[in-house]
Amino acid sequence: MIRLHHVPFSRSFRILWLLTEMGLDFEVVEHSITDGSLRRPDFLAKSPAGRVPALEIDRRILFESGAITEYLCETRARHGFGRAPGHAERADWLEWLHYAETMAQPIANLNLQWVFLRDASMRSPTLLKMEARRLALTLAPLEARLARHDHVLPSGFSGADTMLGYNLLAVPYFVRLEPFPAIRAYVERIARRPAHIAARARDGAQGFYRQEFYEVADG
Ligand SMILES: N[C@@H](CCC(=O)N[C@@H](CS)C(=O)NCC(=O)O)C(=O)O
Repeated sequence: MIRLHHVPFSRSFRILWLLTEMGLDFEVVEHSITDGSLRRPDFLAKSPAGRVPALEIDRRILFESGAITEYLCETRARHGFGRAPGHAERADWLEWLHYAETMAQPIANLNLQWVFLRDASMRSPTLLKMEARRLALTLAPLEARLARHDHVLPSGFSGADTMLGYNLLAVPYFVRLEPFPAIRAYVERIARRPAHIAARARDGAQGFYRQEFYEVADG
């Protein structure tokens, strides 16, 4: 049995969605990001930095969403979500699949500051502004690409979309998407996919964000 270690609305959604797109049977083990359980020895044995996703599959455990995505797309190639070595889109597939983490880095920093710090006085207005700008910067190349194609790759939906598509659930809490019409259309397009709808239902309600938008005061 494939077993996904998951925190709702976190990067492990990338894998929950991809497994659902593939129509595979899998079990979800839900964890909390705040109760300290990700730092317990039994979980660290699965994911050494205490992070999700971790995936139990093929008699081993894999961590790192990018690596898991590559592994699933390559070992379950019949689903067509990978681009094998030699494929014309191989380099682009790898580049965009991993670009998701360049975009996720400022999201993680903004989450840390806005959501996870115990006390608002601990936040740094300088960091909040810097990270929101850095996040907006990562959107511009994606906007340019999606203005030309319906998905990240011209040939269609792939593991690069499950990696990047997850980020776009969190981005609108920190960056207004009005200047990014192609990204907005893409978000609507992928949200209509039956597997996305099913994966969101299995993911459950997000419990991180308590407001619709986190505005950084000018100054
Ligand atoms: N590069 C890793 C990052 C994983 C990661 O940081 N996941 C977050 C959730 S989005 C986490 O588990 N955080 C727990 C913590 O930092 O304690 C990946 O893509 O899998």
